[in-house]
Amino acid sequence: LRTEALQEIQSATEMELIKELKVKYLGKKGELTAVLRGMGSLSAEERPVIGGLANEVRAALETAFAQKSESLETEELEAKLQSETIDVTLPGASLEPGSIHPLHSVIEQIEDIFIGMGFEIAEGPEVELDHYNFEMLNLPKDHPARDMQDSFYITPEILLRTHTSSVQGRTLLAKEGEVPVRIIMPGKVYRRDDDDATHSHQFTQIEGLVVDRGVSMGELKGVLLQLIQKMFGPDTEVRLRPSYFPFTEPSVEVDIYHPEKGWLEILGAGMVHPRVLEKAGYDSERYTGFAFGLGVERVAMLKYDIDDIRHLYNNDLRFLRQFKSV
Ligand code: FA5
Repeated sequence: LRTEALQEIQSATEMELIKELKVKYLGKKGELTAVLRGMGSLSAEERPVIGGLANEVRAALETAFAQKSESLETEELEAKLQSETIDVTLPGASLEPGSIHPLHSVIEQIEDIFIGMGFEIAEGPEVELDHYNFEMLNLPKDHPARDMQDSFYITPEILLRTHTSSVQGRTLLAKEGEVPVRIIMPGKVYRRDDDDATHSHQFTQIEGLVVDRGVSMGELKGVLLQLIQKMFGPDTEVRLRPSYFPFTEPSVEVDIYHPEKGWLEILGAGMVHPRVLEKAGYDSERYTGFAFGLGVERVAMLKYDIDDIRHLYNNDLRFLRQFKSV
């Protein structure tokens, strides 16, 4: 019994098994217990001999159980420590850091340039009332120039704004006739234009508006030159062409010269039409203003030599990765 039990204890590899063996030999119905129980039927001479032997076996088994439990516990602890070790010297799984989208980067650069010239930033809704998108800008319902910007109407009175000029009226009304007004208004605009390499049905504009006493076309030109030279370098060639917008008089369009592509239009601008000032509660006898609306995609395309406007919206990582350092 002793040899068999000791062998079983030695070969046990799990604590569970040790527990089972303890029950098997030392438990109430255990084999050794049975021997001790059977003592009554022995003769007086046999009893002390068998009893002593049985106690010796019990003591031996108990020691064996204790030792084995201890060594198993140590083993288990060590195995656990092993499996939970972290090698801090292993290289980590690298996460590719994202980067600022080129369009956003250009918006931020332009905002910084204008903040440097004392402008503030204002915003307006993309879903806009016809009133702010057209009426306040001297474009009554039957005005033929409404065709210049083919629109997405939601109801006869509500549309997706076709230009950021829609924010002009909102901001001027909020200012309640106060001057100076020096704001830029960045945001998305929407037109029923067919998508091609230089046109998108949704694009980004930055509107600029200055209203004060004695604001002149010369100041408009100066501000735009500052912007263009900071964005494209001091030697950039700029051209102002006479144009027409119902909300400015006179009006111009501004082109930049690209060595391969030639002259490219980036913005429309002009002196704020007196009627627009009056509609917003400004005395057009006392104050003058200039405004401009710049196409951000066009600027990004020129600055980073992007040949198709659609690259800016496709989210192709091969394209976006090129702007990591921008
Ligand atoms: C306007 O939207 C006028 N609101 C600009 C303005 C503001 C004039 C204030 C005077 C005073 P225009 O439709 O030309 O003008 O658009 C302005 C610029 O937006 C263009 O010069 C061009 O850079 C860009 N643009 C126009 N249409 C698209 C298009 N479909 N996709 C990408 N860019 C466009």
